[in-house]
Amino acid sequence: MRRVLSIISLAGLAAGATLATGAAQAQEAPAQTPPPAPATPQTFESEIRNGKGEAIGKIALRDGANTLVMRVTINPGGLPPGWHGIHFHAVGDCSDTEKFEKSKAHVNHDQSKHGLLNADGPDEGDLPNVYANADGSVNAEVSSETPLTGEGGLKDGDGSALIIHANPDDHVTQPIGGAGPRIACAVIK
Ligand SMILES: [Cu+2]
Ligand SMILES: [Zn+2]
Repeated sequence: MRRVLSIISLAGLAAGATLATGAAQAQEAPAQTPPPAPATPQTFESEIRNGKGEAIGKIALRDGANTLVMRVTINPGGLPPGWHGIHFHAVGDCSDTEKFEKSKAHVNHDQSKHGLLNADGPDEGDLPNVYANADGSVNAEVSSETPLTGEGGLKDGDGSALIIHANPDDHVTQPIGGAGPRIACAVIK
């Protein structure tokens, strides 16, 4: 009895499916535009190097339609324990490892003041601090409205750099929130 019922219900489903397909075709026929492709985030990875030029970890960026998300991974022994300011700097050059000054100032296309908590900020390079554990490792994820490519993007003509500072950023004071020396760098190009 169960079997007979199930065959009947299958037949009913098949008939329903045929009807539904017919209706869908009738509706789709006039529309010529294909459905929009799913927005796949652009991705980018780069090694982070310390003041001796040694690789200590990596950044992994994913840029969606409205927000960029970046993972910062530092291996044990990579950084002094505690909070560190991190920013996007304007030039993708980490070759001067003793000071990382070739990466220039923060990405800033509209003369904004520095600081996520500054009433006249933030600039486009500003990011939340990351915390290095007692063993010097970091696993953090931060977001930014600065895009990876296109107008105002990190991968512009001279690229950009992710700079890690010795001290935390207070997110208010100029020019870099008291974050101190640059101790690590990753090229974004
Ligand atoms: Cu900085
Ligand atoms: Zn800044």
